[in-house]
This record gives sequence, C-alpha cells and structure tokens, in this order.
Amino acid sequence: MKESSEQPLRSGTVAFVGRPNAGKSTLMNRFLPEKLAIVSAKPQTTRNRLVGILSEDRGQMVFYDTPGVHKPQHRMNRAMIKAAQEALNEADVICLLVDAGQPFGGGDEFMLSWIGDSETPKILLLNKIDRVEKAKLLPRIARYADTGLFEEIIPISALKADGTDIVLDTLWRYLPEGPGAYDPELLTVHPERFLVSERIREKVLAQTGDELPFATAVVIEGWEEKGDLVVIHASILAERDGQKKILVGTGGQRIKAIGAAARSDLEAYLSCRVYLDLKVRVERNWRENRRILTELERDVYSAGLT
Ligand SMILES: Nc1nc2c(ncn2[C@@H]2O[C@H](COP(=O)(O)OP(=O)(O)O)[C@@H](O)[C@H]2O)c(=O)[nH]1
Ligand SMILES: [Mg+2]
Repeated sequence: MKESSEQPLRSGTVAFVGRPNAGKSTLMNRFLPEKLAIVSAKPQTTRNRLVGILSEDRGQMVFYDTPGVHKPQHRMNRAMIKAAQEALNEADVICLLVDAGQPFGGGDEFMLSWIGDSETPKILLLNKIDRVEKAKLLPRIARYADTGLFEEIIPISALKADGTDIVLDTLWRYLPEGPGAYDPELLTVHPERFLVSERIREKVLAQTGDELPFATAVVIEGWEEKGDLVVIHASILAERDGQKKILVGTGGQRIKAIGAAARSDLEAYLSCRVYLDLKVRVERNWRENRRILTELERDVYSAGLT
C-alpha cells in the first residue's frame, strides 16, 4: 500500500544525444542495474537506438542511447543519424551530453541547432569533469546557459558516478505522471542475439587499434543450446582483405584473443558455458550494402516491441 504522502508514479522516456564519444552509453549503463550498451574509446561505437529500462519505486524511466551525431559518410551512418533523430522526436526529455574536456567547436554548434528545433525539455550534461579543472568549467556552463535552450545544466562524470544521482533525480521531475509500460523485470527490448553480437563487437573494438576504426560488424550466424552449453557461431564482417588480415592477426593471434575475451564475457553474461566459433568474413563495402544493413537491423529489435 502506498502512503498518501508519497509522490505519484512517473514514467517516460529520456534520450541521450550528443557527439560521438561524449559518454552517452557510459551514462546509460550507469543508471541500469546491468551493463547494456557497449562502450569504447572509438567513435561510432553505438550504431542503433538502444533502449534501456529502469524500474524503481518512483516509476519507470526508459532511456534511449543513441549513435553520436556526426557528418554521415555511408548509408550505415545515415541510418545511425536517423536513429538518433527518432529518439530525439519521441523522448519526453532530451539530455545533451558534451565532453567538457574538449573545446567548444563547430560540432557542438551543430548539436545545438540540431536539438534547438525541438520543444521537448532539454538538460545539458557536461560530462568527463574528472578530467577538467573547475575554473575551465564555468565559462563552458555560461556558454550553454546563454543559448537559453536548457532547463538545467549539470556537470558530471559518468565514469566516476560524480553528479549522476543529481541527474537521475532531475530526470524524474520531468517525466509525466503514470505507470510504466514495461514489465519491471525487463532491462531492455532487444533480443539476446543482438546483445551478444554487440558484446563480441566490443571486444573487436577493444583489441584493434586505429587501423580499424569503424568498419566492422558482428553477425550471429547460428545459436544452439546443448544442455548448459551454448554454441554460438558468429562472423566479424570486414570490408577488405587487408582488414581481415588485421582481424585475424599473425598466426591467428588476434582473433583468438578476441574470441577468448568475448567467450569469458558471454559466459558471465549468459550464466552458462559458451562455445564461440568466431570467423572473419569479407563483405566488400558492407556499410553501403542494403541487404547486409537490413540483416543487421533485423536483429536489433524483437518484432512488435518498438
Ligand atoms: N574520463 C572520463 N571518461 C569517460 C567518461 N564517460 C565516458 N568516458 C569514456 O569516453 C569514451 C566514450 O564513451 P562512450 O560511453 O562509449 O561514449 P558515447 O559514444 O557517447 O556512447 C569511453 O572510453 C569511456 O570510458 C567520464 O565521465 N570521464
Ligand atoms: Mg555510445
């Protein structure tokens, strides 16, 4: 039984938007009971709109983590920007994340005009303050305050959980009253297959350097459950033979390391033994290939849930 002094339940959606690498995925993971989004130091790590669900006694908050907004150069990138735009249009609150350690530039100016058309309440989160001197923060805050676009400006460190409780308390205040739409046990709407492919892709990003910035994708080719063992067949897509070479490494060393890291992560994540059969497949210019992009996109959402 709820006491009458309690606040009414609130529920709604929050979009995290911003330039690549601002820390959007790190922040969403921070608010969820379990890691959902993959994170890397490389730009364009997040490729789709990811849905994360937080259920607590205050209500239900649904996060949209989005791809960073950048100048699109491939069909894939145009789809990424579209995913960010849809999240922006549908959210009850927009959080613009900015890397406070980077100087304000053209990309930031563009973000302001991109979100500026929307009537939705906006909150600015100046992230990565663990890396910035306090004195340098004040002019940044003033710069954003002058735009008149934001209801709130909050300096945070998503990584160190500094200021993040304040963000959450603030966000609840902007959500409409009403019960949540999702089962409170649900963390997300994405199928396990997609989440597994993402976790493998995270290991690919972590184990490759600048020679392979964003040209990879991971496709789950097969999935069999044999008692407490799950056998997963997965392919890493490369755009060229040269990229395949990089992914495989001398004597297959790199793909072995990726596979080992992914397997141990997946065993913890799926709570069972995993046999991971990982291959590299060359698909020329897959970022322009409608068939492959459709195939990748199909795995992202379960039918009927979005
Ligand atoms: N120092 C610092 N690094 C952060 C912070 N938040 C995120 N990062 C790092 O910034 C990089 C990009 O983070 P990510 O969440 O993938 O950014 P996204 O592209 O906006 O989703 C990763 O290496 C993160 O560990 C922060 O508050 N402080
Ligand atoms: Mg991200």
